[in-house]
Amino acid sequence: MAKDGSVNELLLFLLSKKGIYVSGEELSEKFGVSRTAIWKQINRLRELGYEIDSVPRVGYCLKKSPDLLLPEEIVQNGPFEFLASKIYHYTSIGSTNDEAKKLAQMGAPHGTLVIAEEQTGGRGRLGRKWVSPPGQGIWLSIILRPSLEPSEAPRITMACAVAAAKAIRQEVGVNCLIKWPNDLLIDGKKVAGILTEMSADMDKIHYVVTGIGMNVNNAEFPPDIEKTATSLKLASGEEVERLKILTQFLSQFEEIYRSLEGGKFEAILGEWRQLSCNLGKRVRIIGRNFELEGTALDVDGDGALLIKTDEGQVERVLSGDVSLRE
Ligand code: BTX
Repeated sequence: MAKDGSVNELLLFLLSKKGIYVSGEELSEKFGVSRTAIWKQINRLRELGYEIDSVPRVGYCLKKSPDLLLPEEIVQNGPFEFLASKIYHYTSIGSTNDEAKKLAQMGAPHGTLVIAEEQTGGRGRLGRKWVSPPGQGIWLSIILRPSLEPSEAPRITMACAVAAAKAIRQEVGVNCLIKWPNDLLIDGKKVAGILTEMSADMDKIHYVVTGIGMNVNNAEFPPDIEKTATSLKLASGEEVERLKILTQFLSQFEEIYRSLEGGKFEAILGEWRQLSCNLGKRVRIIGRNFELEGTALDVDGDGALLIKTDEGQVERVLSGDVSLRE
């Protein structure tokens, strides 16, 4: 809510006292501002959609939050270790990845989050469009400053995919699977996509921006993707609380990221394999300038998919689009 990525302390305090009346006097003493200043801030929160009751001589009581992924709501659902040190929240933005890259270049710390209620220029790989309508999904980018080699950056996409699949399974109870290299599927349809971008020298990563787009309460999609896309609501038949999924994802991601930095990539790879819908299956891969068909054997430490072709050769594929053949 604040422009510098920090949180609104008054809102944070009211959230911690949800359902309880707190006097204007107590608030003004706590925050060292006048009661009129508190009253003005309360009205600003009401404009955002917070239901705040006020009773003369008793005080203010936060009754209900709007369905917004505000920093204070996220922090309240923590604690987080390194994620959410700064959270930038936008009602509408072009692309959270673009904004995160700008912030990273200006020195934003490891773990900074950039969240938007709507993206007007959400991006997938190779300049493809990512449909991101207001209030229906999680459109999030995370700024990371990892101590990995540049060639190991795809591991972050893998860690993010594992964290998101686990969060979805845990919170919604649906069979969410990972499709190499960057998609999450439910019943064969895309529910989320990950876009990892990096700024690096030959041997050092300056920063990584991992963007994830997750369809949560979308009831419909544009005609070009309506057959291939789904949302958590469509898959489960129920409205899903975005904040719950988001904070579950963040805590899963923190844990997995700690393993990644702690040199335990093998454990992440193990989880990734279990959640993969590709391994052991016949696949066709379409890359920028090649096409390949065969059996998906495994993924290696650089995130490359290993394909056994019909000629019996094992090919290493670093990027491309996979379609399942059986
Ligand atoms: P991708 O290139 O693998 O997938 C993009 C393709 O997915 C599109 O061409 C379209 O066919 C399909 N698609 C578009 N929107 C949706 C959607 N909402 N649900 C299902 N399918 C869709 C995937 O790239 C990576 C997407 C990352 C999006 C996040 S959102 C936060 C961050 N900011 C940003 O601009 N991108 C990332």
